[in-house]
Amino acid sequence: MAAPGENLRINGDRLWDSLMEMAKIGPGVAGGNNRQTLTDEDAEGRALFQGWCEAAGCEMGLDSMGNMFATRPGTDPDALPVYVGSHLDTQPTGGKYDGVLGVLGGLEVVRTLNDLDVKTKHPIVVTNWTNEEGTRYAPAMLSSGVFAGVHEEDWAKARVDAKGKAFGDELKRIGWEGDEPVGQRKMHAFFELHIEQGPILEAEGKDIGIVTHGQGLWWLEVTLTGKDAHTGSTPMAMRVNAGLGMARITELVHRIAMENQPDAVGAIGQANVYPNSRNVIPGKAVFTVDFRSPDQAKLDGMRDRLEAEAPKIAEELGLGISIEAVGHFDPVTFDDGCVGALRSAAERLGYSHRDIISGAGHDACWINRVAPTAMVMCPCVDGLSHNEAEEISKDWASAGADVLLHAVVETAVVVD
Ligand code: HGY
Ligand code: MN
Ligand code: MN
Repeated sequence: MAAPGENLRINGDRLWDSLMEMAKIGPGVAGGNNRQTLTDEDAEGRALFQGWCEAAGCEMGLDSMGNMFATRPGTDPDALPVYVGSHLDTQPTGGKYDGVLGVLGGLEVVRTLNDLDVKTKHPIVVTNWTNEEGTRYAPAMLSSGVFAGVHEEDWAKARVDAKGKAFGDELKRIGWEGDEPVGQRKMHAFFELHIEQGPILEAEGKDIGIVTHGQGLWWLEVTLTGKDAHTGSTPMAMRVNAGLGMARITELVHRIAMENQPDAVGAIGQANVYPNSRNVIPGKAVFTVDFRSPDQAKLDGMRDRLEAEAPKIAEELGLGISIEAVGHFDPVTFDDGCVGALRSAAERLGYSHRDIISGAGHDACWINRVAPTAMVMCPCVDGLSHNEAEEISKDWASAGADVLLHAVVETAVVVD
């Protein structure tokens, strides 16, 4: 005998087709995507998403940070909506599913409820948060951060990319700056479906991750100042080599993370040396350290270690150094009620599942500050993400969206 609602499932083929259709916008060079925030490709993806939402009977709202809100009406206009969603922007060498699965999984929930003519007391809102990735404009989760009151809108709009283009100008240029003030929307709950971006679920043969916590993050931008000089004629003892300083600090970052095992990670993902000429000793290096841990003391301890030891490396090499925090969020504990709704959905649907801590940051980490929030994850092949070879199966995508559907329906309350 099927449990009540056990047969309530999304249309996996339709979800997969939507993912593949969106993946055609901003293609990468190796099968993934390069649909960076506030580019023409981002605008094209937004338009496709808006068309689909309107075809599903949703009304689209747009706030002044470009956050998109597609509303499926509920029967009680005074009931706070249940929000679902994630982000459509990608890394420069991103995959087809990071963020996109959560946005289109939310749309699939609406499409399925339409198919079945299921009415809910609370409206349901499918969301696309602007600039989750933080690759073109640091920090990550910028617009959900403004929505949650973590960042000031003016500060966010003044962020510039590597070419000096300001966020606010680019948002206007692509035509996706809304009139709606940011952060005034109140939520009954927020659910985000996301790929794990790590190896645990696949390795353990689990279909579903119930995300109870998210690890915290520090992004520390280090600038080393030395002296440009000829790589051939400058004696070794006379060199003030910013590139060498970056190499030693890279090793320090790795050592700090390794000394804080388990549950700590550290790396440098973005690095630039200047003038970046084959026969010039770098007189300047600018790079961002990414430290993460679910343990607050470890997270802050790693930052303290770097800020204490990196200047010693710089001094040994005669380098100037500055360290600026350009991204941060503390470890996150998600809402027990929302986590429970996801867990009971996975059980009802018969999906293997385990509780998991999110290794990556997500918009849910900020929205958790202003509404009851939780996340559900599906596996990804080899745990690979932020790589064009990122891959999931249709079954994994469907399982994640089924769990999202059940948690949303339970939270939004079906009306007969
Ligand atoms: O950096 C992160 O964890 C996310 O992918 N923006
Ligand atoms: Mn993501
Ligand atoms: Mn990402």
